[in-house]
Amino acid sequence: MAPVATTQDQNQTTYANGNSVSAKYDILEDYQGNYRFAPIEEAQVSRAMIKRYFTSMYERAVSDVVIVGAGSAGLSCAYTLASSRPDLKITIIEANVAPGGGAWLGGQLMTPMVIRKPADRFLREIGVDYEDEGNFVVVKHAALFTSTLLSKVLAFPNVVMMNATAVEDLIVVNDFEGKQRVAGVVTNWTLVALNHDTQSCMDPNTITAPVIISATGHDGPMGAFSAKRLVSAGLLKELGNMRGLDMNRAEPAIVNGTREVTPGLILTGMELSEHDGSNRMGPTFGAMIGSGVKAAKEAIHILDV
Ligand code: AHZ
Repeated sequence: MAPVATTQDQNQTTYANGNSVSAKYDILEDYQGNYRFAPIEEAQVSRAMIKRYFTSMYERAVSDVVIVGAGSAGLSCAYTLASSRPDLKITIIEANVAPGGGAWLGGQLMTPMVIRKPADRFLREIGVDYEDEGNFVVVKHAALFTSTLLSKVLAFPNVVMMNATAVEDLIVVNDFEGKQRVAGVVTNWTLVALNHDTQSCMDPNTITAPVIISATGHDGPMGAFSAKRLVSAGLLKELGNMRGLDMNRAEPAIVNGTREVTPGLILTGMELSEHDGSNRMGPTFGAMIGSGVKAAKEAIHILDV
């Protein structure tokens, strides 16, 4: 219950449990210099979270674009999409508690992040400083890139991110011509998705959207999720499987190959290498930015047609 001031004394705040606090304690510090919090009830905290979270879930059950995975590719895509189209309801589903994927570090647990030109343009756009090495630039800490990008993405009013939530299937429907198209995602809280083998059926939830952008990274416990599901759902004959490291071939292949691989589904970032059988680039992140930007433009094109 919200705090209610008594009618007898406007300097006194009285709560449902009968406790009351004098208004003089509602200041930041008392006369002895001790920090004083404004009083709160436990139920207020619960309701403040529940109301907003479930209102978001209710509203985003139908989205314009769902981005699966908030690594460097997914976040670059979200930024480009949200900044160019404030009218779109963009919903990001991230399986991990911490969004950012592999972009908290540069490579082999080292902090500097290498980005090949011309992707340095994106750094200037989001306001991340770097050292220029000629053909490439270096951000002093990968976390500076990821935290800046993440904070900008989350500040857009049209973006909702649900982390600790996994996409565990795709919605696949027949369109009016009888062709199969991806029309949404099937979600579950990640802790539930990881426990399907230990519990009886724990059914999921759905989000429908005309465009799904999958950015789940290369193969791993959850990575390359949509590419793998396309195969098991009969929409793709087989995976190309990511090839060995070749920076010079890998980066252009990922950016230029970013596309709608099946109606309604765009692949971006390293997930595409598993679909197409292209090389990995190792610890250079320009292609993740370029691919994310291209995926955003593809999505806008699909929505506008
Ligand atoms: O948690 C995953 C990560 O944050 C998330 N994800 C994976 N499966 C998911 C699912 N539902 C929801 N089923 C899921 N979220 O997707 C994110 C992928 O981020 P990433 O950093 O792994 O991929 P990326 O393509 O954005 O960046 C790849 C970076 C790499 S890997 C690489 C190499 O190995 O050579 N080189 C680079 C630059």
